[in-house]
This record gives sequence, C-alpha cells and structure tokens, in this order.
Amino acid sequence: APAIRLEDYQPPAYRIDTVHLNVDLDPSATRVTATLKLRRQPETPAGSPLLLDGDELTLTEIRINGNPLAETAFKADAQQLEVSAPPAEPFDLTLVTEINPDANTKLMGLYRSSGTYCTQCEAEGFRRITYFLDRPDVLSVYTTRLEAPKKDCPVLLANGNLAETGELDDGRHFAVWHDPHPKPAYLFALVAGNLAEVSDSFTTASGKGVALNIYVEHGKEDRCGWAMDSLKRSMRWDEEVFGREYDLDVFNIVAVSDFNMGAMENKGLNIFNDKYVLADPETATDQDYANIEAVIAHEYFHNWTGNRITCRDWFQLCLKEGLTVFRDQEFSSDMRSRAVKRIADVRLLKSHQFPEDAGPLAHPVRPKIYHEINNFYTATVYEKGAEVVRMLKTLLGDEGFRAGLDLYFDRHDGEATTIEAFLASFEEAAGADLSQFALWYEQAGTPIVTAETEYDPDRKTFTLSLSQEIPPVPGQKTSRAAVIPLRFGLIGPNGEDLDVAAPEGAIVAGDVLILDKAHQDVTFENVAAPPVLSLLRGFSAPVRLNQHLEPRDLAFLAAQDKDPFNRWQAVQTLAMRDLVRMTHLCSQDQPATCSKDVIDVFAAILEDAALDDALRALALTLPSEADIAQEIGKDVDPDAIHAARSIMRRDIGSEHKTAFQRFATGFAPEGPFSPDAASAGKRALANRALSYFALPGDAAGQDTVWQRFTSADNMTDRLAALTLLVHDGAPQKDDALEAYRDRYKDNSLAMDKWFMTQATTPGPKAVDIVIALMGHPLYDATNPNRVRALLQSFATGNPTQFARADGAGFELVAESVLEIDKRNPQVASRLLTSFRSWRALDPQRSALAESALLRVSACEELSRDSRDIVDRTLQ
Ligand code: HT7
Ligand code: ZN
Repeated sequence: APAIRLEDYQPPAYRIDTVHLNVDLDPSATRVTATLKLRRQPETPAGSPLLLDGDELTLTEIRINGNPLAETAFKADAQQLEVSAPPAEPFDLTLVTEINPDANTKLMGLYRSSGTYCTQCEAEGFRRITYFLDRPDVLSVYTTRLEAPKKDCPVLLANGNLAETGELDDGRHFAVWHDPHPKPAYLFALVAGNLAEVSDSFTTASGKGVALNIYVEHGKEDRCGWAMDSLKRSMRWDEEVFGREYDLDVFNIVAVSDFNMGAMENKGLNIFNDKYVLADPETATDQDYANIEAVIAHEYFHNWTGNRITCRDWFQLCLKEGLTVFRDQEFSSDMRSRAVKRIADVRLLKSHQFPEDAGPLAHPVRPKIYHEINNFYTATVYEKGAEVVRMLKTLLGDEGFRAGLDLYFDRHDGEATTIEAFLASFEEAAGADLSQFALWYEQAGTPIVTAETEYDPDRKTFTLSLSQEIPPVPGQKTSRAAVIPLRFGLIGPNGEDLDVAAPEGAIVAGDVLILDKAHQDVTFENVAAPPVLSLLRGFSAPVRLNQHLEPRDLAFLAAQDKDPFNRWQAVQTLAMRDLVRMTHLCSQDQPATCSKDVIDVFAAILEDAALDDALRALALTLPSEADIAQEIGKDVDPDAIHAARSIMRRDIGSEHKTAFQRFATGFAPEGPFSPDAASAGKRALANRALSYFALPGDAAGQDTVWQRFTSADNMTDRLAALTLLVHDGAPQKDDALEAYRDRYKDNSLAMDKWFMTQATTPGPKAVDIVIALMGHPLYDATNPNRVRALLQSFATGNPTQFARADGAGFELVAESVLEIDKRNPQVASRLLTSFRSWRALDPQRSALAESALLRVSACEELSRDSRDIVDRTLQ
C-alpha cells in the first residue's frame, strides 16, 4: 500500500453539503441509496474529475441531478468511483450500492452482531457503505432513512434526532433520523435490531431536556445501571468543568458483542463493545466498573473534542484522542481518588506506551507517515497524547489552560482542524510561546532525564544538574531538547517541603521546574541541610527518570513524600532495583533473596494506616514481569524474571505473614456490594494481601483462597481467588475452574475472564491449554473479545510462555494471526503487535521470534494491516 504523508495533505477538491441515505436493510443484500449534494471548491478547475472512495462495494445505479449517467461518464470498481467530468455548479449525485452485512467479518462498515445491524465507520468504514469523500475534513449534514421488517428490527436508530417513523407494507417499517450538526463520515452510525431499551433523562445546565437510552440484547437490561449513571455524571461534569453542554434531543448508546475496539463516539449514537456497558456485582470486577465509567465518559466527551471540533486529517488523531483521554482521566480523578487514578494511568503508560516508543513501532504523537491508519490507534496517540495535554496544563496553569481551551472551542466549533490550531489557541489565550513545546507532537521516543545533585555545605547551596536525551528510534537518529515540566520538592529531614529560592525563570507555579535545554543546572540558595530531592512528582512529564537515590532516601520518600505518586514510585524503584539484581542471579542459577530494604519498606506501607486503601494496595503490588523486562532492556530471560519475582513475593509474604493475614481475611467492606472507590479500595487491599498470605505450596493459605472463591459475593473477589488458585497451581484449581465455568457458561463476558485466567497461567502447560481452549465450545474465534481474552492475553500477559525457549508460544500466536487475518485484519494486526519487543529478548528467543515473524511475513495474502505491522516490526 502506498505511504500516506502528512506533508502531502491537500484540501478536498469537492465538498458534500448534505447526505440523504436510504438504507433498505437485508442480512445479505442491503440496498443503500445515497444522495449527495456536491459542490466544487473554488480552487478546483471546472470539469475536474470527482474521485470517491469505496471498499468492497457494488454499484448498481448512478445519477446526476436525477439523470442516469452514461457508462462512459464514470468508472467504478470495488475501491473507487470516478466521475470524469461532473457539473461545474453544485449538483446531486445519487448512488445505489448493494452490501452484504452478514459477510462483513472485518467489522468495519455495516455488519451484524448477534443479529443486530450496526456500523463502525472510523477510520475508513463509511466507504464500505457507499462511495464517498471518506476523509475527516469533509463535513456534511446527514438525513438517514432506515427500512426493515418490524419483527426483526423493531429498533431503528441513526445519528441525530428522530424526525419521522411509519409503517409500510409486508410488516416493514421505517424511521428517519436527522443530524443537524455537520460531521465527517467516520461519525456516521446506524443500528437496527431487536433490542431492549433502558431509558432515563438529563436536563442540561441551560434547561434543555435530553432523552438518554441504552440499547442492549434482551435479558441484559438490568446490567445497564452503572453505565447510565456514569453517563449522567459525565454530562454534568463536562458542563461544570469545561462548560460543555450536550446539543441534541437524544443521546443513544448501543451495546454490541462483536466490536473491534472499546467503543465509538458516533454523533448522538455511541456504539459500544458490551464489555464497556454491562455490569453487575456478579459478573463485573471493580476494574470493569472503573473502565465502564471511563469509557462512557470518554465517548461522551468526544461530542465536543472530536465531533463538534474534528480532525483535518488522520495525522491529527491525537487532537481528539489525546485531549479526550486527558478529559476522561480528569473525570475519573474527580469521581475517585486522584492519586490512585494517576498511578493507574502512569502504570498503563509505562507498560504499553513506553515499550511502543522504545521499539520498532515507535512513532510521534502526531505521526508523519502511515500505510494503514487503523494501526495508529496506539498508546502513543492516546496515552502519550493525553500526557502532552496534561503538560500543557501544568505549564500554563489551570486558568491559562481553561482560557486556551475555551478559545479553541469558540474559534473552531464546526471545523476540522489541526494540532497547530489547537496550540495557537493556547498561545493566544495564555500569552505563551509553544513553538518548542510542539516538539512533543513531532518527536518519537521517550526522553531520558538524568538528574544529579550536589549539596555544598559551606555555601548552603543545592545544585541540581539536569540533562535530557531521546535514544534513537526508527527514522529518528537525533532529537531536539523538549520542554519538560518537572514538578519537584526538596524535602527536609522532618519530611517537610523546604521553601527554597531558585533562579528567576527556572521555576513556574511554585513547584515546577522547566527543563528546556539538553543540559541545565539549577542552584538553590540558603538550603540549611542536605535535602532529599523528590523529582517528577505526579509524573509531570512522560519521561524516564535516571536519578540515583540511595535505598535510605527511597525508603524516606516512600514514607514521607507529601506527593502520593512519588511515595508509590519510591517503593517501585526500590523493588525494581532488587528485582533486576535477583533476576541476574536467577539467570545464573544462583540463589537469590529479597533485600531487607524491600522487606522493610513493605512493612512501613502495611503499617501506615493513614494511607488510602487503594493506594496501599498499589504500593504493595510488585512491578510486573513485563516492567522488569523493560527495565533490563536487553538479553531478556523471562524465566529468570519470573523466578526472581516469585521469590520476592515469597520473601515478602513470609516475612509479613501476620499483617497480610489480617488484611486478607478481616478487611472486606461491610454491607451489600457497592462499586464505589472506597469499597473497591478495601477489596483491592484484601486481595493483594491474600496473594502474599497464600503462597504457592502453602496448603492452609490456599484453603483460605478456596474459601474466598466459594463464599465471594462479587466478581472482584471471586476472580482474584480463581486467579491465585490457577496461577499458583493450587490443588483446588481444577475444581475452581469447573465451578466458575458452570456458574458463568451463559455469560460470555464472564467467560472471557475464565479464558484469560488460564491463558496467563505461568508454566509449561500454557501453550497446550490455550490450544485446547481454542477448541472449547464457548470459544469463538470470530469474536474480538474472545480472541483478546485468550490469545492477546496469552501473548501480552504470559511472558514466560509466549517467549517459551522452544518457540512454541511464538508459533501459536503467529499461526493464529495468519488465521484471524483472513477474517478480521484489525484484530490480527493488534495481536501481531505483541511481538514488538522481540529484539530485547535473549539471542535464542529473539531468533525464534524472528522466524515466527518471517512466517507471517511470507504469507502473500496478508492484509494491509498485518503487512504494515510485520514489516515495521522486522525492520
Ligand atoms: N474513536 C474510536 C476509535 C475506534 C476505532 C478505530 C478503528 C477501528 C475501530 C474502531 N472503533 C472505535 C474510539 C475512541 O477512541 O473513542
Ligand atoms: Zn476516543
């Protein structure tokens, strides 16, 4: 496929002002009649050909201003329609296409999920419905008429407000939806099916009533309460925090069970993966509740950041995604504990985005080139994109940030725009120069910030020497210094932040130091005694911090830092250092034990009753095996990492057995289940403690886990217990798996957790288990959630078995990619990204990974999606 480059952007030659769609639904032969009001752009010479995008389309009729077009006047193939000499004046183009929803296994365009017709048009799915200028800078007003048998499809939905409904002959009926807000085609949606409706309402700040509906398969109505509650809170929050009101009479959400991603923000008609809608205590974990709240909010917030103001081209994807992730993170922080949310977000960033940015798939937050846009819905665009917005807020302060965003909304409402326009609004409103800051959008790779300190007891000065560099990444050998806001504190001996004086201009907002050169020294005067530096508080920039702190300083920060993020970070750093040391010992078959520093810091956390429960649970969580692999960086031996981490868990657990027992068994929230953050925090702490109390091989401990499993009144506890039993190879593991399956065999989302638990079991049987489960009657290789639960979790959550020393794990995933790619390229290419860190493995393993990748690459029929990933991964 040809490369698409940002520098080649050209505005469209024609625009489409209105779109009238008439969709006559049929499972295998849906007829779409599209009437487009086209307008030649003043810069386009009269008579210039009109080129419309298509994908797997069959054109059956074409008319201009009502007159059928001569065969010589157009060329249509499955991919493109060319009208050679369209009228110079505005004209109506009518197209009739026929499509087959049942045969659409890519889940892009119009398809059926469990009998329900639904669409997914971002990024380029609308061209699978009709020929169109399928690009985000063509904004049109849509009117959609749907027609279907009433018995099969009592519910007919599209974007906007309902304009008309009516009955037709032969048991058919129709509905007309009109969306007054001009939008790009990627925000188009329709849904038709036999669905249950859960309704509520919302009154906007200016007093407008909005009907809220969630549509789900019949029988799932009572699992929509949390999603509806999250939606209403999101709507209110966006009014209160960003001054953004909703703008249609109705907001519809539809949950479907076959969906390539999490959800989609189609105007007025969000379509969701049912995983991000359905929840009750019996089937959803606390994490599921938090995810639903965040995804509902995210899609709702897109109404302003994405829909009212959209992207000029797909290179600007972070304009809507980074900003909207930032907004949903802020929402969740306000709904829950800010510190806990920040730690969770940074963990995600470090575990997903940092490896992406350090490997062959690295790209800037705003890429400059792509072959397949579907492969750019990445952690870099989303998560790093959100971090860049967060830094903007840190640099400009709350007021400057809000003023910039208000200007952006005012100035660009109804437009398709760019990162430059976004930054210009902040420059103007806050009086800032963001030209150097803009590098965050241009440069790939994670900057490494090195910090060295020196205290001069005679002059009473404390000097901080900072430097930054980005290691080379594909296509970027050198880099320029970025603007890095470093939130910091100098902590005195009693744990108080010192009130220190620093040179003019180096510091903003009291506690943020700006590093904007390759090297920079900052000297603080009148510092009475050597302080401990707490740097990068709140993870104020997406960088790797290289700062040597003595174990006693880390222990001090873990106990004293007033910044909860850095307290957590100090525990992680201590544990990580020790895990790396122990891994080296394990890889040489030498005895390894956990250091006293780590044992002691865990004691301090356990004893600190003032700490938030959820925060305490996080502080007691060891870095993951993938985190350790990332820290080691080269010649990675996943077995040694697993061994080291298991030893650390054992040593900490046996050392603090009584304390862990206390939390494990006597700490459940009281009363009936509630998903609120405080109750979830208690469960998180109890279950974390249980994992240290019940160590592998400890019969009494595992009996406690079995009791928890059988007596749990909620999914969080039940799944935590199941995972411990299965992953630790407890004698009760088979009984537990069987009991779980019997309980949940009719609930596919709950069964996904069963598949996932088994797929992530460390130990040599995992590959065989996954292969056996692929033949399980409840596994369905055509459903993306099932594939993610079994294969993606295996590839990303079972490092020792995916990277098994005989290559069987790589083979399994490569074979599966080839199989899935024939049906659903997006799901296949995402699975393929699990190979992205293959070069960091030890030579034997990396050679095996390479040969698996070459096998994939050798397939001539590979989709554009998978071809792009495999080529870049091997480069
Ligand atoms: N904006 C949505 C992206 C999305 C998507 C992209 C490609 C293929 C399928 C997709 N489904 C949803 C999701 C979001 O960020 O809100
Ligand atoms: Zn989004």
